[in-house]
Amino acid sequence: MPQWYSDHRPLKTAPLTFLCCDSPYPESRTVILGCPLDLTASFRPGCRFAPNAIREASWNLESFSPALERDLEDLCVADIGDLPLSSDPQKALTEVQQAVEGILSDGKVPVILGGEHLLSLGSIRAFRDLYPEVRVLQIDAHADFRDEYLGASLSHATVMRRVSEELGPGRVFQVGVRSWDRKEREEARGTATFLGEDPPSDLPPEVLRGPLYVSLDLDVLDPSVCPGVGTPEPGGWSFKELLGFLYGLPWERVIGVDMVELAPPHDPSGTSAVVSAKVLREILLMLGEGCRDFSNRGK
Ligand SMILES: [Mn+2]
Repeated sequence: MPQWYSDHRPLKTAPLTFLCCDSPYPESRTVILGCPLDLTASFRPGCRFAPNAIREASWNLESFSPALERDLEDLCVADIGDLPLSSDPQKALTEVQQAVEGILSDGKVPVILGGEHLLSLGSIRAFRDLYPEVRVLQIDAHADFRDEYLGASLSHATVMRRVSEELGPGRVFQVGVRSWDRKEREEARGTATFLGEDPPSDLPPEVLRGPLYVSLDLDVLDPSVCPGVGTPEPGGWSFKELLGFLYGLPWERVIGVDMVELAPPHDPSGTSAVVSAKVLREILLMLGEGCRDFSNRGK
């Protein structure tokens, strides 16, 4: 290799990884998996570009979090790239499920980068078998609880309805929702637990017990903070409100996370991807002290 090349070669070269998350898979406790699912957008597609936009935006960040006083350099995290997905939603969900099952069976914590919110159904199906008691905390501007949307039962607008049907009543906890169809609201409130439109100061005991899956739809943030999403919804959380809420979660119980719905083409400034990357850094730092034993989690 010419000397000039090795001297000046950029620190980050392809394949892209999130920040310094290039630990070998076998040694990593936390695993980042991109799932660029982008099939059912009702308003504006583009979230297939999110995982790499978040990775690229992460280069702007320090690996150290002053709020947490932790450094991502001290953790073993593998970013294993993006999953190739079929164009049929049913098939794509099976592909997501199988990929997540593989990571879980290796005793690791998956952190899934969407992609559209529908992917959570495939992901949560993988958790359901290993953790029958799993609870889902959905942080989202929308309930995603319609029975059907634009003729489709599998959609970003129906995903939590399907999750709730498959897990049973009382398993889905929703926070941040500020936009509902009237019927959807009645049906959601009969089955899922609504924790409020604003970040609550306390969490109900059910969320604090047992294994928890966190599904973060970035449109919970106000569009002034994160405009690059598929369905922006005014009146949302500030960046600090979201981080404050995340800092208060019982991370020792969190068995998996997804972060969905960033649609980079709708924010030419790139700020939404930077916002997402910073949220992801904090999530990774809260998830893990290195390669902690996973075997007793969720029990
Ligand atoms: Mn959603």
